[in-house]
Amino acid sequence: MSLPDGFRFLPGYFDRAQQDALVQAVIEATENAPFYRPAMPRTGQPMSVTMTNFGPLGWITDKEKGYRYERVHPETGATWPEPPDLLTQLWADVADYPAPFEACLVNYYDAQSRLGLHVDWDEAATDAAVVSVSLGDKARFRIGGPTRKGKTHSLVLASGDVVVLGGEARRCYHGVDRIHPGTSTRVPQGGRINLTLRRVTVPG
Ligand code: MD6
Ligand code: FE
Repeated sequence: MSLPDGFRFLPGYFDRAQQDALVQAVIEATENAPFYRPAMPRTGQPMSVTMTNFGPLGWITDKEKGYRYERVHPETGATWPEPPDLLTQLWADVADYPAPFEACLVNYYDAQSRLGLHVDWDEAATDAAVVSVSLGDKARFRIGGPTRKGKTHSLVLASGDVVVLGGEARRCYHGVDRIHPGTSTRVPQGGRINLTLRRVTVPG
């Protein structure tokens, strides 16, 4: 299978010092916006990743109301922390979009975590790409086509790598099969952090 149009893989986009700065920004952010374990809509099944956000909006989910964007953390009620400048610069560099991102979802993966095949489609601004940053342990990332069936393509994402899902790829199923524990020391406690930058509302 060939990769979908609009898929960009930018290995080693962030150098080591930048990766460390991003990890530090996440650790500092979690003092006020701690990682929490979201629940799937309807079933209430807990996800194996834990999450927090940066930015004016944050992606959250729970049993009752499902997937959505909210201005405040579901457990603390506080607004989400400001994103680090490195992410603002990344968006300006790769998103090719006339407005800033509004949400940066922060996912934390431990040795058991995975993320099932999904399409990010809770944003009104689906014309904007979703930009992702990997930090810490390597992960097996899988991307397929616009339906759940059909061939998929796997690649290993390492710390500092950036993936852009724009164009056709924006509506393609993707997920994380597993991480490879102990393959990086960039996250002090081990594991993997993934940041996804999204424009949520239509600008104007
Ligand atoms: C992850 N990434 O790498 C999960 N979504 O942990 C995503 O779900 C993702 O990498 C949209 C765009 C890029 C991504
Ligand atoms: Fe996604």
